[in-house]
Amino acid sequence: MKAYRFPEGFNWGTATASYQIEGGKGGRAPCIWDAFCKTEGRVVNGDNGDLACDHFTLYKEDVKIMKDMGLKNYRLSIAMPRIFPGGQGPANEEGIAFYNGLIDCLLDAGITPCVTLYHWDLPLELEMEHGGWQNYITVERFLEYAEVCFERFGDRVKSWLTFNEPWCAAVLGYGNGEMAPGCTSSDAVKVYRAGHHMLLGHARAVEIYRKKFRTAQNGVIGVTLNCNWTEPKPSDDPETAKLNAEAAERSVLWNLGWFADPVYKGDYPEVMRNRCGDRLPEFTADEKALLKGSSDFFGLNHYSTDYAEDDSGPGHYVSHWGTVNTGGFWGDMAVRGSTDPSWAKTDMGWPIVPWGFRKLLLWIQARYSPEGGIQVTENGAAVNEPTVDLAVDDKARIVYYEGYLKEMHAAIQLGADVRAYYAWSFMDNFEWAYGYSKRFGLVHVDYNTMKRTPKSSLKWFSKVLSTNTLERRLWLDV
Ligand code: PNW
Repeated sequence: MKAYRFPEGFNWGTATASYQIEGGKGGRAPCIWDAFCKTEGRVVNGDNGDLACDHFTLYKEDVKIMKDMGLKNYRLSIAMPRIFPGGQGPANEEGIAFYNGLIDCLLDAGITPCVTLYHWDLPLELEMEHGGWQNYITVERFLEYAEVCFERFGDRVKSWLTFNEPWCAAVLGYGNGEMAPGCTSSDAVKVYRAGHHMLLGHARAVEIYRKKFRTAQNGVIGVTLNCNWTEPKPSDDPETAKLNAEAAERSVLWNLGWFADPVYKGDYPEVMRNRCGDRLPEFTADEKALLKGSSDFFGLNHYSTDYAEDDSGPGHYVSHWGTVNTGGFWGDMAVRGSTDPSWAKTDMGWPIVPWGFRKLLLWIQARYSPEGGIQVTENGAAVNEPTVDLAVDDKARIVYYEGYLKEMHAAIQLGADVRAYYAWSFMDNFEWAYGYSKRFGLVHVDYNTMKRTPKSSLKWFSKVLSTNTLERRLWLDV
């Protein structure tokens, strides 16, 4: 039996997000997801986050499960509409008290919190009044909110993430409308503008943290970006193979470099600037300087891999939701995505391709050599679990994790400076446009009774983190 040992001091954790687990109790104002959920046809079964996992009420029970599994790190997000219900100060003290309780409870349990400031739950007021991320006013409000969080929680929180996956918030929120606020943009102008504003929000929040809080609080701050690996679609024709290889590289630059290049190099990738023309906003010299070096580590969320083919006509990219996009963001990228029939898929329909994770980690290491290393802030699988009994016996999830951890280990051996890994997710939760129909948790949640039941994967993960080692089980060696 082969074992894969991870570097000394490697940080293991699990992750969640406010809207997906907390529910609306305790003075949280509506956010863009509440409105989106209440719009017919947007979310599977008309589900919403009104109660979610009622983590607001049950957080002590949840932290107890974390403690019992020996968890050392937990990534959570703060709901901006709980702190700034109307989109601006003064802070809602009931909301502050909730996070104080949660943070203290985690620390008492020996668990280090990593806190995301923005995981997509924008106060609805900011969208209605100002057009959300289309408007720089939202950046200003976000910065005021970020400062309140540093001030009130930074004595205990030493690891911050400004934004979760600005790609999703911009492309799916303002491009094809698959996520809140459900806007569309056929020329992608709104997509690039939303991304631009989030980048500025990130850089300025980091500036505030470094200038006003870092000396006293001594924490780290970064942003976390999502990206699938794209592998050139194999072709016997050398010319097509070459075009596909370029398309695959362009896709990673487009989806990840769009945010990572400004953060590590001070500007958008050249390929984007060339292809988008003046539809892509420009940074001023000051903004470039502010952006460059604005992450203390490289935050990465990774789930899957696609084939890439050159697609110089209007974009035909089929998203994970099955939406065909014609033009706009995907048209600019000119990459057609597809999967290999031999790749198994998770319950999201996302291909399970562990080696894509290794290739992406090595790509990031090569392009950015991030000083504070790479922190994988999400990775995991949805499994079809119609009953709690089936959920508890979640071998398929363990197989997914085993494959991805093995490749992460290989990437580390090959020089990728990966220092942390958070499993998505600690517990089943509201999976955005899929509502409660998709389960990603290490803990099963019965949404009628709110009963929590740890799955086999929780036990398995608990062993990985306590031994800092991945062991191959015999039944996986097939
Ligand atoms: C992430 N894609 O979302 C989010 O950060 C989580 O809140 C979410 O629950 C989790 O992954 C699982 O979906 C993504 O289309 C949504 O590539 C879509 C994509 C990637 C990540």
